[in-house]
Amino acid sequence: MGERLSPLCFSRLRSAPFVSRAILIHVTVLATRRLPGSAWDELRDVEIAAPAELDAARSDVHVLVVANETVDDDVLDRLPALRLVANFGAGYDRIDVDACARRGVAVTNTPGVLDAATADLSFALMLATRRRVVEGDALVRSGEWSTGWSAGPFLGREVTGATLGIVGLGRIGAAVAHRAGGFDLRVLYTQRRRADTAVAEFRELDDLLSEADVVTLHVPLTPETQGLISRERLALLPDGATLVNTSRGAVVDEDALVDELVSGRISAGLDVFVHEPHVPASLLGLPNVVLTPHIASATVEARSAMTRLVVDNIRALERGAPLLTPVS
Ligand code: 8YV
Repeated sequence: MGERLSPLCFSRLRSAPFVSRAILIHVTVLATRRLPGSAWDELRDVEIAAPAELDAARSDVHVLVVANETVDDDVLDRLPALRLVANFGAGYDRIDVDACARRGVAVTNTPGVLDAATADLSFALMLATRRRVVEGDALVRSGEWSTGWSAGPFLGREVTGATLGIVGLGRIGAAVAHRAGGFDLRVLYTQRRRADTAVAEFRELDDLLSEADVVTLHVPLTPETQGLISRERLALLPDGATLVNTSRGAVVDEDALVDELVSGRISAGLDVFVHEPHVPASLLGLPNVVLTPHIASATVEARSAMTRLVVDNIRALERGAPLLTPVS
């Protein structure tokens, strides 16, 4: 059994990050939800509640587990003994990391374990959008499929052999590039720093948008990437191009994207939106859009591994060991 975490233990942790493993401290966890997978059951002292639901400040909570939810000064004020915000997700754009740092609160995320799932969904959206899979499914289910095969205008655009533009060649972008080989795609990428890579050719963002048949977004949401794919940049996409977004809705000017999609000039596969779970109403009836509810990491394998990382970070805190995946 671990001892209860006292302020003394924490001051030892702060001044000595490699505290002896003999010191096992007990942390109390507040989580906005139960996370999937068996690793979750290893936590001993967990309360499920949103910080906003707490009646009063709670000085017994040391770890806050969130799933891409807001952690700002208001939340931190309610949890004065907090030492770790463990995010269930790679993106931590809703966590005020500077505010956490000012209070000595560490932040961890779950990078690496969801790359395959996210890259797979990006391809699923690419294929579903360009090959009109969802429209086809709806036709079959409606009972209106009346010919032996889908003749006439029910034609898609080929993925094989197309030019793919990857915006952000980090772990997930690279996993997409890796898969692109199987589809004989010509792969372009753009990001702030050029990568030393043979999997994709570098282009400036505007050039990539003008050249690609399919553009897929894999940048984190930061002040620099907010609205990166602006109205002017969307207009650079060739007619018939497809935009895939499994990153964050706010990376794109959503109103401008809706206008482009309503015009029918381009198509899109979208897993993320600016104000989730709200989806712009004018997208709902469009045939050239495939919509999914932010499910890029939603596989049994990825979500279990994400929970494993969240729990392992908490256990590292308990042992006084270095955190596995601190964000900074
Ligand atoms: C999660 C995500 O679904 O990793 C991310 O950044 O957006 C997704 O994996 C989200 O964080 C909710 O937990």
